[in-house]
Amino acid sequence: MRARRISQFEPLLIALVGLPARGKSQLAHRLARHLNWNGESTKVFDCSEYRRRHMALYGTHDIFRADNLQGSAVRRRSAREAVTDAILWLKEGNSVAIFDGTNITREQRQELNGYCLDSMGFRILFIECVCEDQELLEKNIIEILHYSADYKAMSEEEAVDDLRKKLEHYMRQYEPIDGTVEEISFVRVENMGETVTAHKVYGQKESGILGYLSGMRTSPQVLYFTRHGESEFNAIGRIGGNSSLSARGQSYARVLAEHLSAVASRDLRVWTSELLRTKQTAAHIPAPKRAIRALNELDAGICEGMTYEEMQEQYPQEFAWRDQDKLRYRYPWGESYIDIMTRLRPVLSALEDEDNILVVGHQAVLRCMLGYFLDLKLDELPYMNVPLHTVVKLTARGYKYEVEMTKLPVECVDTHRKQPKNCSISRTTADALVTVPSHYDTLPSNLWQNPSETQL
Ligand SMILES: *[C@@H]1O[C@H](CO)[C@@H](O)[C@H](O)[C@H]1NC(C)=O
Ligand SMILES: *[C@@H]1O[C@H](CO)[C@@H](O)[C@H](O)[C@H]1NC(C)=O
Ligand SMILES: CC(=O)N[C@H]1CO[C@H](CO)[C@@H](O)[C@@H]1O
Repeated sequence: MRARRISQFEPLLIALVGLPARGKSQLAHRLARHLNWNGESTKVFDCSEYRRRHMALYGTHDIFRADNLQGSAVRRRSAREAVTDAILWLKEGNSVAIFDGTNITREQRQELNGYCLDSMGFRILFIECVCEDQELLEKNIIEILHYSADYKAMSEEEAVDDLRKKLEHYMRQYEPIDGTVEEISFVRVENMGETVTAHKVYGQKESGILGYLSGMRTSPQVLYFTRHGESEFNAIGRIGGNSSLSARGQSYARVLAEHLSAVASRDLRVWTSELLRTKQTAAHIPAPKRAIRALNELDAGICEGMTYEEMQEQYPQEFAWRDQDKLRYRYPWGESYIDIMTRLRPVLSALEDEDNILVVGHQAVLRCMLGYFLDLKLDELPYMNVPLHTVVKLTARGYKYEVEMTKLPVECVDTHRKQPKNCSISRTTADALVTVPSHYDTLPSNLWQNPSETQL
């Protein structure tokens, strides 16, 4: 079979294959999140969303029967529209489109493969999701029943019955991919990542995807995040450095340990950065700890250890440039948000496979990590509010994460500086400093007293 060689730089269509409840949508969205983070503009085209647009409300499983003509017409039309939009997305210059349909028959796959390669000159990769593990399957089914828009208006019993029948209809039509007969590039993912096999997979994007899928395990259940307790530098408005916790920060470390022993599971593990303040924050938590360099705070280069007032005085132009584009601005001899996103990639991939981890991190690093899990737009990341003395809990719900923030009762300074209105390099000092949060100028002696007696 002649393999048409299509350039590595051509866009890629990923088509999912498999029965319902095999974790296709979850895989699609996680993969999209991963690819977007790695600079490949990626979008998921979900057939069932197109189908729902055609039917005011999901009727019943009946439309999935092969012999239901009207139903299969709607399904065909929805799939066609999703493919058309996916192709359009790629033509607009984006790099990956993920087509989340079922494409269960050999003929459908062949047609799509030919269309993509021959008519469009795009790359195409099929990903087949198989799940033989009954326990996983049941978990997926429960998740669909709870979170799918199709079943909002049905009772639990009706929904279970409906989904079972829908599965039967599909099962009757399903032809698993057979590598000896079908000349397509595909990856088979069994039991949500337990086994991954590849067939005729070439290209860098595809290899990266294969690597990601091989590292993927079932979704994490619960992850916790917190910034370190208030540090001596936080209290006096200095950025960066490697200072110790203030007395209030030390109180937070104790309160945090109590809080976690009440709410977290016993097999909790803790990841900190290599800086003193995160290690001190984790000190009282009775759990295994690991210090990870990639979790260190954004390196402010020549501005390490300065207050914003000093930056404005010594480097007004740098300060203004940073305000103009905080995401991309790189401190001289230091880092930008984009830089830390890059160094966080392996940590994020590792974290996706974990459960019951507490990350004790820093403001900029946690903005990036939370932004990743919550699918924030990149430009929003640098201004996300991640306050001190607050525990952020993420719980996986399908492919999305539910977020819960708990402020623990220990006072602290606010370190969140909003973008000022005037970012011009000719702005006045007052305009540059207008959003700087209030802080002490020196460590006041009362910070060292019993924190409960201290008032800000
Ligand atoms: C921070 O300080 C601690 C203790 O003084 C030291 O062990 C660690 O290497 C320092 N880290 C950095 C990155 O400077
Ligand atoms: C910013 O400040 C400068 C100097 O005061 C002024 O000329 C300019 O118009 C201001 N720009 C905005 C957008 O307010
Ligand atoms: C159900 C489904 O997703 N089927 C689609 C698979 O791909 C072919 C080729 O484009 C479509 O025509 C099918 O509708």
